[in-house]
Amino acid sequence: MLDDLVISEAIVKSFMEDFIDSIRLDVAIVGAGPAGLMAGYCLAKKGRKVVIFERKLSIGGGMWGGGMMFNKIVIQKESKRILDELGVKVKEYKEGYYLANSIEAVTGLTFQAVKRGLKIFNLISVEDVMLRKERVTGIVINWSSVQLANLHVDPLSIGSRVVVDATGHSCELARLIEKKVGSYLKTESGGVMGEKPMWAEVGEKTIVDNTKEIYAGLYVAGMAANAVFGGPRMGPIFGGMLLSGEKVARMISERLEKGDSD
Ligand code: 48H
Repeated sequence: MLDDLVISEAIVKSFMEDFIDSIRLDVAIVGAGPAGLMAGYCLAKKGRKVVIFERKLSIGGGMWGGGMMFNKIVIQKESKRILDELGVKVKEYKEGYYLANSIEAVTGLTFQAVKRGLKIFNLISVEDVMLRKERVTGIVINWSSVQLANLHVDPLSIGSRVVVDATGHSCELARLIEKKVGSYLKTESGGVMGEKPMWAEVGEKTIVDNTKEIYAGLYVAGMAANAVFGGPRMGPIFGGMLLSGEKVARMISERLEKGDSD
């Protein structure tokens, strides 16, 4: 016999346990696209308390839909080892160009990350950051449905030793700092430089170079990195996103290992 009420109780209790356990974090990642997921995977492997907050119902960001809804992605040689490690099937198309199924890539990455301890909360939007002494110390969250319905409901706060802006083209946290604090980002102009037109060759290189701390306690990864530093877009090639996620995780791990969160 199945009791409907036990089902409800099981879901709510278990969710609340996860949620309460996520109020104080090592790393809060905003956005479950390829860069955020890869960062989460690498940090979870290192044993860090890491959570991704994703606005949408689905995970995968722009990788889920492949190129113009053809659900395939291209990656380059440097990042093939990552999909190999995740157990995602990769096929050589021409020398230097590798193909994967976008759904297999997203689910493979997510499954491996969650198995290693990454938590993902979907349907939650990050609407602000917490600042203490000119340093990001956490994020401010609300249900995406509250935002969508334009309801006036106050949010909740999550504390984190560091925060990653992996929000893609919109680089929302960087823009928030610029809007609320001023032009104090670690860019040439001090503000968000803005994404440049399509150029895969350059975009894929700069995305990794641009993966860094942009304000005390706030890192940028993935497409947001090129949007912040003025790098080009690159279309449906995703190696750079995975490498960017890997790089941000490495930088953060080194910092946290030193016990340095300032
Ligand atoms: C919670 C949020 C918020 C918020 C946004 O867009 P993404 O896939 O980002 P990346 O950087 O991992 O990958 C970029 C890639 O998908 C891409 O767009 C490419 C390669 N474009 C090239 C081109 O030429 O167009 O994922 C970002 C995720 C999304 O799922 C958003 O819903 C989520 O972040 N998000 N989640 N709170 N405030 N803002």
